Amino acid sequence: MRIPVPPSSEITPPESFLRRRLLLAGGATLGGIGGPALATPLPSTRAAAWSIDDKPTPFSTMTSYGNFYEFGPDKDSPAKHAHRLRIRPWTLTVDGAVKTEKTFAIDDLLKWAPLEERIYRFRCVEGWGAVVPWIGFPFAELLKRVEITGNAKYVEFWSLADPGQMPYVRVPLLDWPYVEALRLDEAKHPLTLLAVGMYGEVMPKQNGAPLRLIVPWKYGFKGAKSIVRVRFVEKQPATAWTKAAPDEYGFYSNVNPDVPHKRWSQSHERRLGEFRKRPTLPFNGYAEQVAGLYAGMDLRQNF
Ligand SMILES: Nc1nc2c(c(=O)[nH]1)N[C@H]1C(S)=C(S)[C@@H](COP(=O)(O)O)O[C@H]1N2
Ligand SMILES: [Mo]
Repeated sequence: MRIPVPPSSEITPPESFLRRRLLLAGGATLGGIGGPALATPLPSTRAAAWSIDDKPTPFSTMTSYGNFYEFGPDKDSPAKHAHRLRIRPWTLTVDGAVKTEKTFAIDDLLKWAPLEERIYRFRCVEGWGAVVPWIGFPFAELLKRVEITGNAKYVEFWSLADPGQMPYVRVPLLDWPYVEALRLDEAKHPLTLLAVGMYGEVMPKQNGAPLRLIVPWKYGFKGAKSIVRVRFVEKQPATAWTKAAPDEYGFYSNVNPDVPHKRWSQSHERRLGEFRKRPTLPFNGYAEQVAGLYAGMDLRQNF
């Protein structure tokens, strides 16, 4: 299938500074043959109240075009190479500002709460959008299973960084592991999802199996893939992207059509599979639910 992407004249090559670092590092090569993701059905209940009515982006598009830099710098790198990821056994460690550190096996975690299907808007900072039926449950479910201390003000999400499975973590594209973070109240918001599947299937490896974060009112890069650690901290942490380019990526990264990225205007977006441009909505269309989290804040300063 051919995926319509904006003509190259309209956009700067994605993450050109990553490409520069790749060249500086002498490049990296990958063996292995990609292949279609083997789909495993994952039953869930549609959460209509948390879903939009728009038609989802085709599954084949969402599994063949994306960013997962641990597997390479190109949009098709994840689909080609993420088959190397071993998703069992898999554990999630919760530590930092908690009374007792805990480690959960993924198969136990999957039983925490009824799985919901939620059709969310998705917006990548590079200018593409999508509509995705994720499967998962609110991050708040995790808070029922750990006791955080009064020092817990922010939450970090750590992706796996295993060079044996993820060849590009040998290359300093980013300061590995990929770490993203939220303020505690953002993490607790009912829209914030720990996703374990999509389109009725177990999460494909290239989309962040077995467990990833989805924060639909923020740019896609906040949604760390293949998470192995959740750490509660007191101070606003640096993240993979704020470390890579602090003038381009802010901590909050709320979708905001009025605050352009250095290389990409954020006023419009093109949904994968469509040709027309749609105006980008404040908070990616979730302003009614989340704007209150930022009352009194200057969102140009806190981009
Ligand atoms: N660990 C990790 N998580 C990541 C990324 C990454 O490179 N590594 N890319 C981010 C970016 S930039 C986007 S747009 C989304 C893409 O998710 P998708 O491939 O499911 O569309 O994942 C985010 N999560
Ligand atoms: Mo992105």
